[in-house]
Amino acid sequence: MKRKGFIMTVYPDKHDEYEKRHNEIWPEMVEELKQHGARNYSIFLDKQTNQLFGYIEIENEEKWDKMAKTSINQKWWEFMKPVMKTNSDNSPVSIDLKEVFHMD
Ligand code: RM4
Repeated sequence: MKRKGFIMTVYPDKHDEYEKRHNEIWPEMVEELKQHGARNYSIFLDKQTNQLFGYIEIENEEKWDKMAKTSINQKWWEFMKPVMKTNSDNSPVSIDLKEVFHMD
């Protein structure tokens, strides 16, 4: 298992919509995430800076890398595009964080 931390950005006027869409996340998307080894996934919002802090545990990078290309993930990214900062391929702009502390 590998822990990943990353930062994404939500548009200032879309905080509620971002949360709503995740409260209503498509069951097929959750299923696909699990199929690709994802567990214990949280996203926290810093309302002051519009930054989203994501934490996820994955089985391994190879399996996880394939998630992005699935059709459900592609559809989800297209759906989320109006509410968050994205790249030209609709993926969220995301900064990988370095783990500097962990305690079990
Ligand atoms: C986020 C973003 C991420 C996705 C989560 C479920 O808003 O689209 O890429 O993993 O939703």
